[in-house]
This record gives sequence, C-alpha cells and structure tokens, in this order.
Amino acid sequence: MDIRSQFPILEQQVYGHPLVYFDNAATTQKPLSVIETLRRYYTTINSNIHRGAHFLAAKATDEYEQTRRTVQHFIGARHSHEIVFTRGTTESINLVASSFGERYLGEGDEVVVSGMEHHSNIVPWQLACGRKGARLRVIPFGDDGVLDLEAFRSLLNEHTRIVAVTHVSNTLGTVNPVREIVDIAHSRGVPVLVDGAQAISHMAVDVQAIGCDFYCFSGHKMYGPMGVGVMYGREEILEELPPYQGGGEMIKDVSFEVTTYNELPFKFEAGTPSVGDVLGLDTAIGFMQDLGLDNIASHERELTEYATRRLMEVDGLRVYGTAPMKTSVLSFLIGSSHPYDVGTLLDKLGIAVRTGHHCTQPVMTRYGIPGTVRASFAIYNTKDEVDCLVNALQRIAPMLA
Ligand code: C6P
Repeated sequence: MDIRSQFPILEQQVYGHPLVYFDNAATTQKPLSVIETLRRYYTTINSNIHRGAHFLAAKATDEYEQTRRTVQHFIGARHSHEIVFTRGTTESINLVASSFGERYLGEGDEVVVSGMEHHSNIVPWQLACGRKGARLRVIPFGDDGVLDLEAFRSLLNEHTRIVAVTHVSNTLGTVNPVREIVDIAHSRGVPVLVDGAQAISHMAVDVQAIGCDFYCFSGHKMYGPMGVGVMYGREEILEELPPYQGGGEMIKDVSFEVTTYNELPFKFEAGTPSVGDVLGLDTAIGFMQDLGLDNIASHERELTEYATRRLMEVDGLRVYGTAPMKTSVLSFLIGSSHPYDVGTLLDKLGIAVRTGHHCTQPVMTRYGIPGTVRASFAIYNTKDEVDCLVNALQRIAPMLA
C-alpha cells in the first residue's frame, strides 16, 4: 500500500512549502478509508442506536456493537462489555477518577500518579481527591525520563487506593514498564489505570498481558476520528463502580423514587454517543491492522533513531527524554531560544511541530524549562521529512542566537 496516498491532507503546501506534519502526538491525520466510513455513515445509516425499531437504527446499532468487539480483540480484552465508548482519553480518565473516587476514596487515602503524566491523568484525580480528602503521591523520574521504580515501591502503603500512570509520555516519549508497575501495585492489592493515549497507535497493546485494571485511549491519535475514545475496565471492577453520568441508555428502570442501572457497558454510556466516529474508529483499527502494528513500530523506531542522530548535527540542540525505551516523540530546545520562536519559524517553512508544555507542566518544572519543541512521527512520515526539519533548524539556528 502506498501509505501517503491514503492521506490527501499531506499533499498540500503551507506558506509555499510542502507540508511536513510532525504533530502526530497531538492528533494523527486520517486515511481515506476512515473519511469514507464517516461519509457512508452519514449518507446511508445515520440513526440513533439501541433505541429505534427501524432498519437504520438496527444497522447503526449493529455496526456500533461490532466496533466494540473490534476494540475488544484489538486490545486483547476478555469481554466486549469491558469496552466503554467515551469522547476520548480525557473523558475516559474522568469517568474512572469520578466513579472510582466516589466508591473507593476516603479521608487520608492516596492516589499514586507519575511525574510525567498529562494533565488529563492528574487533574481528574486531584478533583476526586479534593472531594474525598485524599491526596496525590507522585513517582519521580530521572533526567533521562525513566521512572524511578524504587521510589514507586516506597510510595505504596496501606493508604494507596489506585495507581494511574501513562504507558508512554507524550512529552518525553518514554515507554513505561506498565507490566512491572501493575505487578508491583497488584502485589499490594492496588489497582492500576494506564493512560494509553500515546501508546495505542505505536505498539501492539494487550490489556490482559499488561494486567491493568483500566486502559484509556483516544480514537483521534490512532488515525481515527475526533470525538471517540475508549475506557477499558476489568469486568469485576466495573461491576462495582457507580455510574459516571446519568441519562438515557444507562438505566434499567426509572421512577421518581428509585432508578436501577443498565448492565455493562451501557451503565457507563449515558446519552447519544458519537456513532459515526465510533464506526470510524473500527476502520482506523482495520487500517493499522492491515499495516501491522509491528511494521508501524519498526518504521517509527527507525525514523526516530535517524531523527535523533540527525538532530545532534544542529548546534546547541538538546533532547529531553533519552530513555532506552522510547516511541516516536522528540522534544528539544536550541540554546536559550524560546520553543515558541522555534515553532513559529518552522511553521513558516511548512513544518508543523508542537511547542509549549504539552499539557505536562510538571515535566517542564522538573527540568526548569518553559516548554519544548516537539516533533512526533507517524507511519506516513519519512526520512526526507526529517532531513527537511534538520535543514530548517540549521537555517534558523543563527537567527535564534
Ligand atoms: N495529548 C498532545 O499533544 P485527549 O485530548 O482526551 O484525546 O487526550 C488527552 C491525553 C491524555 N494522555 C496523554 C498521554 C496525552 O498525550 C493526551 C493528549 C496531546 O500531547 C494533546 S495535549
């Protein structure tokens, strides 16, 4: 398959230069097959699901539930009802923090997160802790961006109620040893949520092999549409949690005196979901499976190694995040220049990178920097594009001095 031809958005010029899209950790571009699924959904079967007694409703419901099974197999879940559709990682984590917090957190309890979490895996827990008089404990990491597992062990105690860690850091690219983290936490009887937002499109994920209790991710970072995400939760633990939101679909019976809740996964899917986007997610998973997750990983590894080597040719460039296990994220600064200046100059040369704190302000505080320039790669990126970035940086570096 000619991969780039599947992504017409990449063919355009920006400010007179061919677009180089290196902001894939923020969102990936969408292949034609996903765009076609959205078109087909809205032109042929658009309907509300689980409710109507008519042909379109049945068809939309079938495809929606088929996607749940696709996701189940994609991440190796035991049951399809362990897959809950949300709007994205942020909503998935808020769901868990809110429901789990409501059920299990109390005065003096502790929630362990890591120092490299996205704000989406900090703030929902802070809110939950605030409601219950619990507190956050933080796993530190070294200068290379590797979590300190000894410190993690020593943070666990009889007050720890849950551990919430990212599988891959969106800023440093570190792949965390989630299997080991789960083993350590489980040996103390503590459940684990893994934020998979930056892992899901870069490696094969098997939630049973990881052993985690929750795994959260977004469709739009894995070649799928915006507006859909997944919260995987182990059946036994989901059964015990109260609903997150109230509304249609999540109930069995409602009266003004008492309401009983629907079975899994519907208990956690109140209201009309983004059906077309869910179907687009099915197509996006098919796109990745056709390419092969291992092939995606090896292409991106080669590109990241190449880019890391070539970036070192730029005078004064420092990379943040040098863990031995990394995905295709490269955060850097040049001399004393501000990341926004670098990003703006690159943009004028057609190169899209992200600049700033990347919603990980504690990471920036850890390094004592205002932010970084971040280039992040996907399956359609090429070494020529990396060369283009390096040439551009060499061209602008004197302007930054
Ligand atoms: N990171 C980035 O540019 P949402 O916005 O819900 O799809 O994903 C939130 C989120 C949660 N965890 C991690 C590790 C993430 O990287 C993100 C999103 C984007 O790095 C946007 S800030």
